[in-house]
Amino acid sequence: MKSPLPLLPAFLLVLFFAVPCSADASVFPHKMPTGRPDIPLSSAADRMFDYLAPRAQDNPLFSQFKYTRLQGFDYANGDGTVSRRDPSRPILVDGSYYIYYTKRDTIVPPIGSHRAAEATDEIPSTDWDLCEIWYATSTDGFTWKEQGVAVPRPPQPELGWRSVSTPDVLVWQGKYYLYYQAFNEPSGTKGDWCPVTVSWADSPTGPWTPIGKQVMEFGQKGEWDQDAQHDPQPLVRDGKIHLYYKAAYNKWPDIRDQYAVGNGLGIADHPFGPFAKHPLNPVVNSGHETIYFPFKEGIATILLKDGNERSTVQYAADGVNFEIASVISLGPNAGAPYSPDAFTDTKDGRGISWGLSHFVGVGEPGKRYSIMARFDCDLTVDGQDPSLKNSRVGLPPEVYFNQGLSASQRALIATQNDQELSR
Ligand code: AAL
Repeated sequence: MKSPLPLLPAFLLVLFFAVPCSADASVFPHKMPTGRPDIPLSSAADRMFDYLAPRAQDNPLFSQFKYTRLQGFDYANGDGTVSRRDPSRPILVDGSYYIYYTKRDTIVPPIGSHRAAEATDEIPSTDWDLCEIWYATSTDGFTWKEQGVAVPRPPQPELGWRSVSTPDVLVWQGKYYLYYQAFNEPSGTKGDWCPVTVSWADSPTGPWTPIGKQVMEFGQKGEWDQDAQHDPQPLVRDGKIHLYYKAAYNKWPDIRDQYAVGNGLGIADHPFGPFAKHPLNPVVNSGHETIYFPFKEGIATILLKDGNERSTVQYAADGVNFEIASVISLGPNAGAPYSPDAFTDTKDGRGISWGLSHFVGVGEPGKRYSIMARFDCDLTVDGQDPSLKNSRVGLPPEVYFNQGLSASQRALIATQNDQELSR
């Protein structure tokens, strides 16, 4: 019989590869933990486990956003006289989606908020001056049929005689309510100053009856929302109407460019208000237009454009104390998500997968206007489209080079470079 001894080194070799040295349990593991590991963690590693999932790809509140041009809207060959913007969330009634939006159809393009004093009954200051609220319907969310005006400008001096804009819709106890900004002066006269009011109807096609008054008081002078309340967006929660809104603040008569933006929450028992402002307002510290939807037991929001926390999705189980849930790219400006459970008082919100948004500043200088678009995403509880969970967005170089330096920036850089070379 052969001695087994020559086999021993081979046996040890197999053992060496089959049983790797066990990992140090105090070192962060190679396999992503499902929960926070009980080891010392850096702040960033610790924060990973504050999210709904540590990987963005698994996070139900992370998504890419895809955009599609809408069919069915005419923009006067882009001459700047027709603009559509700030859509409402689509609602589905009897097999059709309905949207409401700001429409401007003026003899000339806007002259700009800085020239508000020159605005006339026919010449708009801003893109949302001299506007009406129009509506359109669709059966697929891509091709829309413009149906006509929903809320016209009332006669002077009624609230909103100068412009009505930026609507959103509520369905409550079988009736329909449109909340919107009501201007009694050209936007830009003192600022973008306006209150929120509401019109109601028995049907999504109207006719709409304005209540003719402000639904939520401005803040006292010196309070953040003292002059304007914008972008009202209603949801139903805890048997009441929750109205999220935006105010830009820190804008003083002498310092107009130091503004900050927050969103507040007002709560009412009846759609006509009065909406009582939440004592913790503002409830978010960033963002611009309001984009809110029920998610699980709470409320999620997409914050874009302004503030340290722009380009994030945030979540609050109580609808008030929002925390960052994900960081996103190319979010939908003025996004208005299709959110079938927005008015069902759910504590099991399913999230959103599409909606409308807008692009401003379209067209030639001096002829700028806005267009509405469709966005698609996967911010659903169930995860409908894994392809939208890729965290990388590949943009062509042109997109970056379009963010080119201005002539004055080039001049400043040249001066700084001269100084650097002569040191
Ligand atoms: C929008 C909104 C409000 C502002 C203006 C028109 O995107 O924030 O509606 O007043 O811009």
